[in-house]
Amino acid sequence: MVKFSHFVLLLLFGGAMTVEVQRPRGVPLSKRQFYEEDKPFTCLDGSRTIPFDRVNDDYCDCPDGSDEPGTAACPNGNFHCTNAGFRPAFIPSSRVNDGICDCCDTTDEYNSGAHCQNTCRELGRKEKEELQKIVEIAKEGFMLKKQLIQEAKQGLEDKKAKLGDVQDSKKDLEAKVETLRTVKETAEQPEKEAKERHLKAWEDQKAVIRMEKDKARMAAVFLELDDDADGFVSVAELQSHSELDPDSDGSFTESEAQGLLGGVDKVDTVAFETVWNNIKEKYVSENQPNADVPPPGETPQEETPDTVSNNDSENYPDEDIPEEEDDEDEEEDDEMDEEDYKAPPAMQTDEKTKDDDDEEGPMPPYDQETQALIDGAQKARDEFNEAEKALREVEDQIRNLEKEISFDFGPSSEFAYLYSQCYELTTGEYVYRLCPFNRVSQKPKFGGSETSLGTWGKWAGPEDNIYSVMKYEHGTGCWQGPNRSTTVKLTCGKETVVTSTSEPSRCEYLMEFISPAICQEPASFDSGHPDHEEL
Ligand code: MAN
Repeated sequence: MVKFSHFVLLLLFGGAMTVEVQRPRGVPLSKRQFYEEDKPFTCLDGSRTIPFDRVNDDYCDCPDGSDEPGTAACPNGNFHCTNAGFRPAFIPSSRVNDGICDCCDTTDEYNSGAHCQNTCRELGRKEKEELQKIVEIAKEGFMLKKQLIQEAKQGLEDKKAKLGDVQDSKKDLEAKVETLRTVKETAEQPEKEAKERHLKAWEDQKAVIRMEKDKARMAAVFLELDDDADGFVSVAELQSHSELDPDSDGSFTESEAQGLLGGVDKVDTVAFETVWNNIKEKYVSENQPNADVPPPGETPQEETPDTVSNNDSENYPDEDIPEEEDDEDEEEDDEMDEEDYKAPPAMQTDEKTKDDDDEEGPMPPYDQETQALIDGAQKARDEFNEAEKALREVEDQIRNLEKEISFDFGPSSEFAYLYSQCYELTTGEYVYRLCPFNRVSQKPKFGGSETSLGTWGKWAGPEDNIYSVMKYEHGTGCWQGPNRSTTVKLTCGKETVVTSTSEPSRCEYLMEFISPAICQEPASFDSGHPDHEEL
């Protein structure tokens, strides 16, 4: 039975001094005080007390296995290997003397005949090297971080100064917009009045044209009705137009015709004016049974020159029967001198009615004076719109700057440099893109549209290291699932790079992101080394 056959070798800090501490095999230093050679042993769970010589006697007495730390007697015991030169470890005590080397210091195989090599020093050396590399990276990363902090500080000052400038220019622009608004409104009033005048003149002119056309039509109809060309329209002549039958009962009687003629048997051209008003809606031209009498110039007048008697010409002087040329003359007379008009501006079409094109043609162009007012008002409008646009841009700039200035870029703004940047990682299938503080996306490598994996949500690390994790939320909805979201884990490194992406659960993504901004000042290398075991 081997009880104190094992001496634990302790390496104190610096490895300059070694201390041998006796304790039962398999007991860690931290529990040494519970195993006192001269006293009975109380199981660590307090369940019973046994004489000390039953510790490590290869028979399990304690339910928690604490009386057999150095043998495989208890199924639930733990064997402690000191592993001097590397890191201490616990192995299940069932592995003690099982022929397999578990502890790098070989202490678990003290009685099995297994030929174990002590590899602790080698392992310790490798670990130390790796640790040194990590510390080197952390050191360099931390230097970079300090630089980033400096730059962020400067950047913040610059942005605040810029914000001040932009706020000033906003004030100037606001004043400018107001001035230009007044200029515009001042220019628009006379413009409006001039346009209204022009429109009114055009409406009046159209009314005259319509009236003239009506008169011409009346004259033409008179001639058409006056079959015997005696200068009168008689009851019989009117009766020949059955469509004029007032009650449309199929018989246009003499007295009905007389009624339309105003109670007389016949009317001359003057009296016909009253009759015309009664019949013009119903009258169907004899030459064009399915249509009204067309306007003069296209009327049957020319086709039936005989009907245009001297008599008629006397009754209807030229002025009253305007022909094409007359029309033009009239236009010129009606203060619509060709000279005065420019080509109609585009806006003129807005004011046209369909009638304009159908009957009287398009509205004439504006006169020079009106056009000048329109041009002036348009210039004022353009200038006002331009100033307003500039103001909107400046307001946008202010919003963006304020947003950036108030963003939480870490305790010392060390993450500020990531703003407005994007980092990509291409995997077998997708190109992943991380734009910190903005969004994460996924785009199929071989074509297809981009999918949002979330927009900036919050810092989401554990309470003591909140800036170690970023959360992006509310991405594109997952079919029959949640909206996509991404967790970005930051680790210290010299570069800023996305090193991996994964999708641990459907539509929930994980990104590993390296940045110097997360580096901490490395703790002293030796004090953190696992070679050291507390006494
Ligand atoms: C796409 C990708 C995947 C995701 C599925 C869910 O294929 O966004 O990452 O798992 O949609 O349907």
